[in-house]
Amino acid sequence: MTVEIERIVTHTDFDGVVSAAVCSLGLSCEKFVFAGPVSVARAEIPIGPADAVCDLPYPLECGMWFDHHPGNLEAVRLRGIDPGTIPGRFDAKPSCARVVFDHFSGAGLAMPGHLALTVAEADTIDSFAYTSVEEWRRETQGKLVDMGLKAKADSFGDQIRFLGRLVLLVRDLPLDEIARDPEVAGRIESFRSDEARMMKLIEGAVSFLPGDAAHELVVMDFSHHNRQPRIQRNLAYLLHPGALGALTINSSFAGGRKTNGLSFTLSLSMNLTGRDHGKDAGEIMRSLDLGDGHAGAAAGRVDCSSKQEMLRAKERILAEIWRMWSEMPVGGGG
Ligand SMILES: [Mn+2]
Repeated sequence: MTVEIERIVTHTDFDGVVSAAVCSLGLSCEKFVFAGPVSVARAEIPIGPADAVCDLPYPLECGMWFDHHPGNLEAVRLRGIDPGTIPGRFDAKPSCARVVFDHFSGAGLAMPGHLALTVAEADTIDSFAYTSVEEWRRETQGKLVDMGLKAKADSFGDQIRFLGRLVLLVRDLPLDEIARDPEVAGRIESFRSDEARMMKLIEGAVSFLPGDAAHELVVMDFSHHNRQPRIQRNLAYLLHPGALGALTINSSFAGGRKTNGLSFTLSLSMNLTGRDHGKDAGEIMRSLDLGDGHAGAAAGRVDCSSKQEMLRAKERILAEIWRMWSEMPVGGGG
């Protein structure tokens, strides 16, 4: 028995949009719902047997499920569900768009030529498969459209409307034509000016720790800001393309109010991608009892009762992070 799919529920990112576009062809469906992984995992949006779900955790129930995140597959098994019984497809590919594309082309659906190129772009963008800053910044048509997608929207509703329009554009047109669409082009420009604003903030916040003569770890301290600045921390690598990692420091905020606490994020740069190295951001956060994360990116925080205590804690934690970081081998290879 097959239930007719009436809606496509998909992730709000580039991979989610491309997945929905391919699904739209495969399932002859033009109704889209956009969601983040957390709201699906918490069952905050109603999803039922007439929904196909892409690039998101498996919900309580759905008609079809397409995904590529190994963690989501593990969660299905932990719930005692045999993934083989779920209609759709799971495959640990670089993008969910690739999984959906393989599924429908394997079932004999003829895909328009432009979609194969778009899916290849989704592979690169979604897996962040860059091994240098130069590669990351190289502007492909897919990255331009992704910039348009990530531009700050006027409102949540406007962003959802734009995503729905973008799915149909991606389904019907090659990426270079989409990038020239007036609305998309306008959003790309707005993304660029937002990046320029972030670069100014980053320039004013960057320093290196004592002992870091080779400038391995870019430190960005935003803790003097009275409001949490919106930052894309990878932009620091434009200033220091040879760096191996980035550490950001922010004040903690509670109910919109700045506290004496500090929050930290530590991530490895694309210069370490695919290299055999010993740098582990999660290990540093756990060892210092600040927080948790995986090797590539981790976060932590510390509470302080006064500004004086906060300044002392910051100095101590930065010294400890540098000690641990410098003891972890950079390794050969690459
Ligand atoms: Mn994805």
